[in-house]
Amino acid sequence: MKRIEDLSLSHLTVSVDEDGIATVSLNRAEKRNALNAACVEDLIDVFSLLPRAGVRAAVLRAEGTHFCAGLDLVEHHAEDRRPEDFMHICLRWHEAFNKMEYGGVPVIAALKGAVVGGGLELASAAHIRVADASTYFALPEGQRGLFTGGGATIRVADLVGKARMIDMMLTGRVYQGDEAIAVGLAQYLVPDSEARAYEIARAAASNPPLSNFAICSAISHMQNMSALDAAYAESVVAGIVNTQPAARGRLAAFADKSAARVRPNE
Ligand code: 1HE
Repeated sequence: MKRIEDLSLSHLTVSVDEDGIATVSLNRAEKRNALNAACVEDLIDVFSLLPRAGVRAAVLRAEGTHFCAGLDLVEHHAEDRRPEDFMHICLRWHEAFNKMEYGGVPVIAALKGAVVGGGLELASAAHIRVADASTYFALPEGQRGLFTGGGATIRVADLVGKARMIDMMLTGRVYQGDEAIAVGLAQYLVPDSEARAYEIARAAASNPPLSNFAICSAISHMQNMSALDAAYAESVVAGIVNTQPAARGRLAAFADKSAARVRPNE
């Protein structure tokens, strides 16, 4: 199996600390981290490998002041793609984002500046989105004469609902601040999105990896199933996860009253 340090990446950097927290950085700030074809291949390579490399959680962050400006419009224009070319480009985007969403490793996106178009598609494949005061969300595809191709019709519609997504695409409406949280584009709005993303990653990484695997893959898979099949799949997953050896000590601690209780926030 390839190791993370063996990956040859054009526009991403990856490191893993001693606690198994990976930092995945979009590293194309001079182009506002626009996603060209090479960058999408990098994302596929990295997120294919992380779940098998002992990584316990990942923070997806960006260099520069913008998280991601979406599809590389200049490359798209220069390539003068045929429909079938762009269909295949979209399939690679789906491959990358599905590796993130279904990989079983918690991915926490630390957002800032523009999270637009394909940048929002990327962010919406993370399990948790953390925004700061500079973060803004938009789907400018309509204004560019384009359509979403990186899964927004599934993931952004899931986050904000069909009507809001259509409004964003028809009008170019921008969401930011509390309103972005209220409509579901991010779960946290904090002064320092990166610091909070690491706190969340560390908290998640303290769960048994098998529990996190189920949380960060089974829920997404079950959303794609009928309720009947989802209930069946849930029972199978719970059968495996809820009897895992790693849970025994935690259950014993609850039973002997040494484990923390669940209390309301102060
Ligand atoms: C880019 C891109 C890009 C910047 N593709 N090169 N996405 C959009 O419609 C968003 C387009 N970008 C912007 O609106 C702005 O660039 C930003 C608000 C993100 C940042 O503004 P600013 O003033 O900081 O930067 P800039 O001067 O606009 O751009 C700096 C450089 O980044 C410049 O390159 P340079 O070589 O002239 O220095 C820009 O060309 C470059 N750049 N954004 C290529 N997107 C699977 S389908 C998905 C469909 C979509 O994603 S549509 C939405 C596309």
